[in-house]
Amino acid sequence: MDVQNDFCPGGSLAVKDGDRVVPVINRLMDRFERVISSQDWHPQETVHFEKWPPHCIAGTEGAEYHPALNSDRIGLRLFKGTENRDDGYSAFEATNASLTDYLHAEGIQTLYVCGLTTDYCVKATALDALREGFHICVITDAIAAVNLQPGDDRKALQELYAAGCLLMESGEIGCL
Ligand code: VGL
Ligand code: ZN
Repeated sequence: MDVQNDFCPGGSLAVKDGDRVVPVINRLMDRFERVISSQDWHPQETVHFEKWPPHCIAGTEGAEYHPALNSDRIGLRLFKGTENRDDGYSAFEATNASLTDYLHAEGIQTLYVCGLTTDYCVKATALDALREGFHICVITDAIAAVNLQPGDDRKALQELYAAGCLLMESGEIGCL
C-alpha cells in the first residue's frame, strides 16, 4: 500500500522511517503469486486536505512509488482518494478498478498487507478485506504509521487483531 514519495522521508506527509519498508517489500514480493499495489492519488482540491497537508497529488513526483521500490511484479495498480469528497483510505475504495471483483475473478482468498500507513490505509484496507470475507495477514515489519498520537500504530494493530487479522513478521513467511 502507498509506498509513495510523499509518505517517505522528504515527502509532504512523511512517515517516520517510511522508507524502511521498501527493502522488506522488495524481498517479499518474490514469495507471492500476485502483487497488487495501491497509490493515494488525490485531486489538487479535496476535503481530505482539510485534515492533512497536501500530498500524493495525481501525476506529481510525490505520488510516484519510492524510487527503490521494485515495481516489476506489480500486476494490478490501484488508485484511491481520487475524488474531492472522500478520503479513500482503503484500497477497496479504488476508483480505477474494483479490488473485490479482481480477487473474486482470480480466486484469491488470502491477502498479505504491507506498506504505508499502518493507522490509515493498511488498517482501512485490512478491515474492509475482513468484512468482505478474505483472510488477512499484516506484515508487521513492512508497515509504518503516521502516529498523529503516540501509540496509534499499536492501537491499529490491536484493532486489527481483534477483528480477526493475523499479524506476522516477514521472516515468518516462507524462508526469508
Ligand atoms: C493515508 C494519510 C493521508 C494512507 C492517506 O493512505 O495511509 N494516510 N492519506
Ligand atoms: Zn491521502
